[in-house]
Amino acid sequence: MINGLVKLFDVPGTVVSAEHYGAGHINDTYRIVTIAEGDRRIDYILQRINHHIFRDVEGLMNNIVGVTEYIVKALESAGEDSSRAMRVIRAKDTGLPYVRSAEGNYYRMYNFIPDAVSIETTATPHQFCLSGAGFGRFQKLLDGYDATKLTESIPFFHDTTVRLKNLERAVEDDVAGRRKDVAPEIDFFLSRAAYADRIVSKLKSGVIPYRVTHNDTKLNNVLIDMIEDRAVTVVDLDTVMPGSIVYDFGDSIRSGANLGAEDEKDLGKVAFSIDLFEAFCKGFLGEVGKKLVPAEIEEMAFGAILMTYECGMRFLTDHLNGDTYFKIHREGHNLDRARTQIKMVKDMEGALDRMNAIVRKYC
Ligand code: ADP
Ligand code: GN1
Ligand code: MG
Repeated sequence: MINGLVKLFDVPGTVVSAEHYGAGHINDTYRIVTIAEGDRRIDYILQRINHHIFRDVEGLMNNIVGVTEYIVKALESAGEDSSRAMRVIRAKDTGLPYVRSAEGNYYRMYNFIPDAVSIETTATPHQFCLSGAGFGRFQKLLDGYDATKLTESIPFFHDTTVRLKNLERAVEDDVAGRRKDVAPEIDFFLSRAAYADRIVSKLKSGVIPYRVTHNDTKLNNVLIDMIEDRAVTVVDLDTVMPGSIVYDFGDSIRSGANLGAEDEKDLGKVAFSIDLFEAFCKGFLGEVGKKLVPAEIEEMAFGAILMTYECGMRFLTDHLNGDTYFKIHREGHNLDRARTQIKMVKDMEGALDRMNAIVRKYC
């Protein structure tokens, strides 16, 4: 089946292998190895787009084509190497940036970024600093991008007030009959309802500026070249939309400043690391610190709490809804994830003053 799909894209070679790739929670990702004329090996990423989540695939792919082409041009005009930038491979017959299969699924292809990896465990402070520089650079590259060209691929994605309402609805509906087992977790999120509106209201009032942001800056969405010792490319561009830079900073801290795994069952291993936090600040704020307005600097550290609070709420909501959104690999997986986020929020609440001081140091 994969062979047939790849043939629909504008690729010169023939497929020699296709394997599931990466650890994303949303799309189905495959690494495709092809051999072209002269025994030339060319690798690609093929993805089945989760169209239950991304309802407007055409709008989504227009966003990604626009953003990737803009980044290639920005790198070239800065005299930088663009050979490992993301490029969308078009369909052979239609010229579209995706293919729709007979079963109604949507597929897309990218060039495979070689000699660079996603870090799936806890990074070292140095690696996390590189990841910060990678996301910061991404933010800078998209600085001049016309936000009106972007469709909202997931409306209200980081509207934490809406996320809280979704949790409340899931609690009320209790479709999977799990509410009775998660009362402390529900209470945790409801008790911090005051967090939900804080950044959204500042964006709406203009105190915090809208920027073109990635919105899903978790550690495994940036590829690091371990030999060259630098972040090469930011991937997973599905959620590039207008948002707050505080979200991009915060989601990286949520995912990368945790000494344990996002789905760790032993909460004794889950802890916020102030050293990792500082390392990320150094990389990220080293790139973007100078352009931030005072309200962004003020809310940066809180943004890490907010993104963790929001993501934990999303995991718990999905658990209550019967696991319909995030991929799960075991029973209770989303609940385990929600619990790690709760632990991280508590740790960060206790460290907020120190976090703010570190942010100020790097701006
Ligand atoms: P999801 O939305 O499911 O998270 P991603 O787009 O993040 O899917 O892809 C899953 C993983 O595949 C990434 O975390 C990364 O490790 C890898 N990946 C994605 N795109 C590429 C690419 N063009 N080259 C190399 N690796 C990639
Ligand atoms: C999803 O796609 P992936 O695995 O990189 C999710 C993020 C969450 C993250 C939690 C489109 O990211 O918002 O923070 O899981 N992406 C989408 O691990 O919902
Ligand atoms: Mg991803």
